[in-house]
This record gives sequence, C-alpha cells and structure tokens, in this order.
Amino acid sequence: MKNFENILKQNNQQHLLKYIEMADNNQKENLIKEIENIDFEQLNELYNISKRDKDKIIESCIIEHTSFVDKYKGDKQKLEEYKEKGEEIIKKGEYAVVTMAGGQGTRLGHDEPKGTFLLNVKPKPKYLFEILVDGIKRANEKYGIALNWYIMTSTENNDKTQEFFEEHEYFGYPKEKIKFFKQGNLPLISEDGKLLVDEKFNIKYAADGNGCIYKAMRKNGIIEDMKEKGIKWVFIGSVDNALLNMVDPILLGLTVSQNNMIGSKSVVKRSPEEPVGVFCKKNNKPAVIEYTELPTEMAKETDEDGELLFGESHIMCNLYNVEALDIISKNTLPYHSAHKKAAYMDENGNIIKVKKPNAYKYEAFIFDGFIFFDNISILRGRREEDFAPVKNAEGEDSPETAIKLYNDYWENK
Ligand code: UD2
Repeated sequence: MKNFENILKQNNQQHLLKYIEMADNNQKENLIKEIENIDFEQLNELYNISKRDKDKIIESCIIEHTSFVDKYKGDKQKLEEYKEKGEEIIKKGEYAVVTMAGGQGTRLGHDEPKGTFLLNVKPKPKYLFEILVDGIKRANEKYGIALNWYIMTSTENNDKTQEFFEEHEYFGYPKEKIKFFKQGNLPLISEDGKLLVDEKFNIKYAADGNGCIYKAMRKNGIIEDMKEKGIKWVFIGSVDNALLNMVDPILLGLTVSQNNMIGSKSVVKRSPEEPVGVFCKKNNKPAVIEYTELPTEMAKETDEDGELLFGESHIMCNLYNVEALDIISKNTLPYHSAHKKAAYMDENGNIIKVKKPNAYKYEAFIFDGFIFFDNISILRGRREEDFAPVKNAEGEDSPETAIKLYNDYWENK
C-alpha cells in the first residue's frame, strides 16, 4: 500500500481515494502532496473541539467582571498625564501599528479582501484601507513621525491585497513603511469528520483565525523587525471599523502608567445580543468571552444599576508591549470551532453549494493571548468616536450604519 493510502486509512479519510482516481495527473500529484503534509493528529484534536458543549467551557471557569478607566468620566488630570506619557513614546518613534486583514468581505457580499470594500462616506467614498491610511497620516502629521505599518493578509487574499495597494499607490503612504505578512490556514472538516475537496481537487482550507497573528508575526520575522527598529509598543486592530483610532496616546499612557504589558479599548455593549466579545477575568487572568461562546443567561445579567455585568465590549483595539508579543508568540493558543457553510465537490465530481452550515472551521482568537498576563489596562471609549463596524450587508453593523457614524463623527469634528 502506498504511503498516502496508509495515511488515509489510518485517519478514516479513505473517501479521498475516489478524488485521486478522478483527478488528472497534476491534480493527483498536488492532492497527494497535500495529504502527506496534513497534521492528522492536530486535525483529530480540532474535530473533538467541535463536539464540545460551548456553555460548559465557560461554566468550568471562575468568571468575574473587570475594571476599566473611562476616557471621558475619569480623573481629568490623570488622563492628561496618560496622554502626555503616550505622546512622548509616540514622538520617540517607539510605536507601530498592525492591521489584521486576513478576512474576506463575504458577510458583506464583497467576495474580496475586506479592506478593499468601498464605503460611501462624505465628502467622497473611501475604501476601508484608505480610511486606515488617513488615520495613520493624521497621526504622522500631528507627532512629526512616519509610523511603521504591518498588514496581515491570508493565503486567500494576499496577492489581491498587495495588488490593490500597488494600484492605488499606497494611498500616498510611504511604501517602505508598510510590510505585509501572511497568516496560516487550517483544513475545514465536514460534520462527520471528513476533509473537503474543492473543484480544483485541492483540500479545502480556511484562515486559522486572528489569534494566529502572534505565531505569524514570529514566523515572518515581524517581531524581530520591530525590535531592530526600536519599536516598543504595538497597536493591533481590525480592518473593518470605519472609526478605528490606531493612535490613542491615552490608551498607551494608561497602560504604561499601570505597569501593564497589554491594553485595550472598550465601548459599552449595545445590547446582550450584540456580536462582540466581552472583557472579564477568567480564573483571575484577563480575558474576553467571545459572543459565540457567552451563554445567553450571562449575556443578560445586570448589576444593581441595571448595567450589563459583562458589558465591556472588545472592539479589537489592542495594545502590546513588544515583549508581550514575544511571550504570546512562543505559547500555543487554543482553537475554537465555528459551524460554517462551505461549498465543496462531492465524490462524483458535482459542485455542491450548501444553504445550511455543513462544515467546521477552526480559528484562534486574538484575545486568548491576554491570559499570559496578570492584568490588562482597559480604556472605555465612546461608540460614536471609536466603533463603526462594517460586518453585514444590511441592518446592524452594516455599511449604512458605519457611514452614518463616520459622517456624524467627521461633521462634528
Ligand atoms: C471580532 C471579535 C469580537 C469583536 C468584534 C468587533 C475576535 C475573535 N472576535 O468578531 O470579539 O471584538 O470583532 O468588531 O477577534 N481576521 C483575520 N484573520 C482571520 C480572521 C479574522 O485577519 O483568520 C481579521 C478580520 O480581517 C478583521 C478582524 O480580524 O479585521 C475581525 O474578524 P471577524 O470579522 O472574523 O470578527 P468578528 O466580527 O466575528
């Protein structure tokens, strides 16, 4: 028996033999190579994750709510001190920004890199990437610096993202200050634990989640590059928030003053159902419970003032000391499973487009890196200044709601 046949038999994936029979020589060679490179031990572990009861994961931990500093209601003098401290670090060139842009705009109906989505804002439409460039340029002008900008892409969108930047001449940002790096990916698994194949006879893969950013930064020499450049503090943010403020000296000054290695910005959760992670302390360590894993009962719990007990939303504005990135990147983060729709080719060569979720996707979450520290500084900002997510084609967190938030903010500025 050939090596790959053995592998498939041992791992209960013999259905792939049918695809090998159907494929032409080139496709066959590729598929066999892919099979030989899969870490089946990891794959089995991942499949077991999908079978876990999500409520039980949280129930087995001690969860407490967390403290924060309010950017607008806090002690004015202290906030001014944080600002000065943060600005000093930024002006010294010790600050850099990272954008996680490994995702596609599928939920938006834009099957391209999410940052290439055009938002019809005033006075002229802007791409999400362009909005980020504007923000960095403003900070550069204000502090007399040129920030280093690192952009994480995925196998799926790396080429298209880089071509987009070339085509738009980097929106006027100095090209030498931008570095792209790629995150990894993991196979999708069907509900009965089988690998899926696409119409080109490739195993179906998906990006391994934004939590794999730490590993990807290490692997691609990004942390080294930051250290060589004398960067000490790094902001990591998402690509899909039209009001993302990547350079907030108060968040930086607060984190430094509290002697923490990590910090994050929050806003008050809109409702128990809002799809955002919430900050908490999990077994006495800083953590975020993702919306997909927060039991409904807990999401609704309120305190004596009627405020949500777990109401401090993670809006993907995270700050790290470069040493913190080093520590997290040397550790392993857990994977979480998501039940997703995935088109595939069946064993007769038919392309199957599904209407209901049929496969598991595995992702690491960025905030699972917080657990390696004793504390995190949280700065509560304001939704109308900090958070205009572009997630869905219509309704809440859609281009329509983000455009309104963006226009209102800039009109009143
Ligand atoms: C994310 C947060 C959630 C909340 C919300 C706010 C995680 C796991 N969840 O949920 O807690 O803060 O955002 O808007 O962070 N990305 C990659 N590679 C990947 C997956 C995602 O780069 O493999 C990027 C993506 O391009 C985007 C960001 O991560 O910039 C958020 O990704 P998402 O849309 O999958 O996250 P969402 O809205 O489910």
